[in-house]
Amino acid sequence: MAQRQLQANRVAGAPASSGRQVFPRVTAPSRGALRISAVAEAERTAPTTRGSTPAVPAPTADIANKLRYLFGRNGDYTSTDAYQGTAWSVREKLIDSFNKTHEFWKKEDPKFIYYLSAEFLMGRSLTNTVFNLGLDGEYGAALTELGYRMEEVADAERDAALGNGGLGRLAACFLDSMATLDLPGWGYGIRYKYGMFKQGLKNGYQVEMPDIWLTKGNPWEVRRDDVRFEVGFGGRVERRKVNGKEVSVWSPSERVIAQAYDNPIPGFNTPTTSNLRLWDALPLSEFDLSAFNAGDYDRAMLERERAEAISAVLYPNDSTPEGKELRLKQQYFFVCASLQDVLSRFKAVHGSSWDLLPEKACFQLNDTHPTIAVAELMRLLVDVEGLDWEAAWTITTKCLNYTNHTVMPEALEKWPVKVMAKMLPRHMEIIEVINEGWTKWLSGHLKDVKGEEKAKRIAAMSIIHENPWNKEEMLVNMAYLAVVGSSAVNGVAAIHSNIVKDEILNDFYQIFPSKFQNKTNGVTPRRWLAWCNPELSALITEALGSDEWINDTEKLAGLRAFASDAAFQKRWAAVKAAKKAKLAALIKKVHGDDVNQNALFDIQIKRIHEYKRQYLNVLSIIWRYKQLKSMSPEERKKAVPRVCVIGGKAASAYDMAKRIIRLVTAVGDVINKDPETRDLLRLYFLPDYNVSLAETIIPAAELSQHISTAGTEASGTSNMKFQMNGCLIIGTWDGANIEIAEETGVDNVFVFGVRAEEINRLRKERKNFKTDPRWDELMRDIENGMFGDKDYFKPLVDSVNNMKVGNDWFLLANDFAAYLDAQEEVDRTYKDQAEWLRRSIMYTAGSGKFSSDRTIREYAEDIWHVKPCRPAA
Ligand code: 26W
Repeated sequence: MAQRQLQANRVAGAPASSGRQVFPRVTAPSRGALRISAVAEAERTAPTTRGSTPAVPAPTADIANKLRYLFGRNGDYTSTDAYQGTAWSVREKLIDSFNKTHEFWKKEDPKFIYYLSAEFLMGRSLTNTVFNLGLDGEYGAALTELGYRMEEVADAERDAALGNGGLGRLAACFLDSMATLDLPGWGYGIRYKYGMFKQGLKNGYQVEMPDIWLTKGNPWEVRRDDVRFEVGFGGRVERRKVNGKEVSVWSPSERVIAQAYDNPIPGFNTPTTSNLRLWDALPLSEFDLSAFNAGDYDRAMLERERAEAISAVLYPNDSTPEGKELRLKQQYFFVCASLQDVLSRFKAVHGSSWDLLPEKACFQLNDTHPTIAVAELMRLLVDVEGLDWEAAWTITTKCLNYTNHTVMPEALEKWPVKVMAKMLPRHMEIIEVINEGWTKWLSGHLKDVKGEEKAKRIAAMSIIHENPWNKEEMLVNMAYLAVVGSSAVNGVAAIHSNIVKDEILNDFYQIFPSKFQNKTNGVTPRRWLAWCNPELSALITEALGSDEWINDTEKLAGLRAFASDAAFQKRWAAVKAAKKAKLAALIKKVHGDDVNQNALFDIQIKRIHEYKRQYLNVLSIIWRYKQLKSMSPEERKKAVPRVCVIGGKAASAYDMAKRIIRLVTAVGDVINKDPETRDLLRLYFLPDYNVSLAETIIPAAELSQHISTAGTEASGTSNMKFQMNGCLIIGTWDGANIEIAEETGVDNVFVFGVRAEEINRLRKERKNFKTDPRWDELMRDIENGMFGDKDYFKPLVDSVNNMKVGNDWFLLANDFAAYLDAQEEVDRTYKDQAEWLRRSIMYTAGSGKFSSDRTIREYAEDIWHVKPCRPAA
């Protein structure tokens, strides 16, 4: 029985579909008529459940039923209605699997992993859920019957954009792999009412709009009215004697309710459906009637607004902490609710045998954002459960693990002691006691280090330290608290984990070398290949003779045998061409332009940041444009045409990033209109880059850019998604690019640029660096207004070219020439399509390592020590 068939039976009573089927592309005749009769037809033929034992209704009737009763209207449905109808039908199957899994886990009481993250960038759920549940056959057929195409219905779903970028999406990929590997594990986070802002372009400038994603309800969540916890803020702490023992009693001045919403997470090709529990903040009391009656309407609503503000909106920064109190409130809110939830479930089964807790629960801190968990777990164990400090500390450090995702100094959170003490007075006390214990232990450990040196070493590792920019202010270093409070610390790619060990946390590495590990990131091959590129997947499955690669991507290595097979290359290219046509249609829809689909599709999509060097990409495009302009028509015929696409959001307060977006749109406006070159070169900024846009762009890409300054991109994960979809990479020796090159064959990757170990020296020498004359020319062009807005672009030019004001911190000038050389190598290679396609196939063949299943297996074995626990089919 084909594995996916097995899959389908996971949902009780689901009609067996004959093995795997790709959706037939049906051209629906005039919609209205068909739909009504189809609906009626479906209902007429639906097995009557009334009275008799309810058979699971075939999806067609069930969707029709949802359409009628959810919307109370009969007929004239939009594709959004069809989406809702389908989603609410699939939801029931999902909840069945969720309940079965959790009944089993309740019985088995296995050790659980809890992934604490301020961000979960889930994207859309319909397609992923239908495919992971193995229901794509019947739901595809049902929708066809109803005159819809799955793709079109899927497009009606809003992205759940509860994250900024890499860190948030990684958390989502991890949930898919944890469920697929049957690991008892939940995600815990915040149910933001407004997710990542929607990005628009106004005259080429980024504008932000609120992401109102919940207006039409959310079929993928279940509100748990029985799961609510109180969370306190502010107030004061008293010491009281309780049966002779001094205890700390915290009386918060503000209390809110954390309301749980469960989001079932379906694993692929397994009966397991795990969970993502998100917390919504509610006021303790619904409405202050007495204030209202006293005519003080604002105060009547005040408490509600203050509470709801906590889970209202995602902070849109992905590298610089806003440092706003509300941000810390958000972090403590979900951590406090999550720990109370886990401890109460543990207590319900194991009472107060807290020493057992590390055997039954462990937590992964997704960067420093949930690090307050170190102090909160201590508070719950000492103040609430009455354990003594040492016992509580042993349990806490055993239970917690910390992942670092960035080495950017400005991204490492340090909370002012005064802010922490005001908002979380008891936690600040606990952090002080932790730090005392830690620095005392250190001074013991560093017994042979004497005097000044010793004091300096200890001060350098103190969790509470002066603010280097303002000596009056003391800061709580959340990364240091996470390291001291955890049993494992890991980076997210080999080079990054070394930088963490050798640079940003070297002192700690010297003390606890065994705590430090590497866990190279991964992405789920379900969403990022099998579901977003079913055409390429079908070809891969045919070549490999089964679709087991979806669960076991190492099997993709089998494609190496086909890399130079002309017939296979031809079909591989045909799939890419079809995907390019889709992206061309999208560019047409957004920018109104028809692009040359035989051009090389060159893509850079990620958050806009100076270290990611979208600016360098634009400079190379301007240079390419000038080259084309200076060519004779003859020479132009030999040029490789390119369609360049850049996409990504700039944090709303990140001015330089916004100037980079404007430069992209300004350059695009000029070159896309130039009659001499527009058939050979285009540049488009695609707005509102998010998960579902990535699912359209990545399968269509031929070249993707990962050109961060070496040593700055911790890992990158889009590089892995492009690799899986046979897209070649031009990139620096940075993050996971290095491991991708090792797996794919370094000669197949267009690597350029200075190495991480040279950066510090080159930065010191940057003032005397002789810039490339082509660089100088481009700087002058931008300064002289070749793309308009010259005053607006001046800071951009100064930041990399005027050493009086800027310092080209990310060494664009140093990598410029090598980058242009690499781009020429790209053109030369693209001209040899047999060689290009050979490499493209080698990329997918070498992507096995970069499945998040491999990453999660390593976390489970090396850090979490949790075992698969699979319910019966
Ligand atoms: C406090 C503001 C803030 C918010 C988010 C600071 C830092 C972050 C994240 C750590 C930034 C982030 O998303 N880092 C990315 O994490 C990915 C997953 O590990 C990596 O692949 C990327 O290289 C890294 O930039």
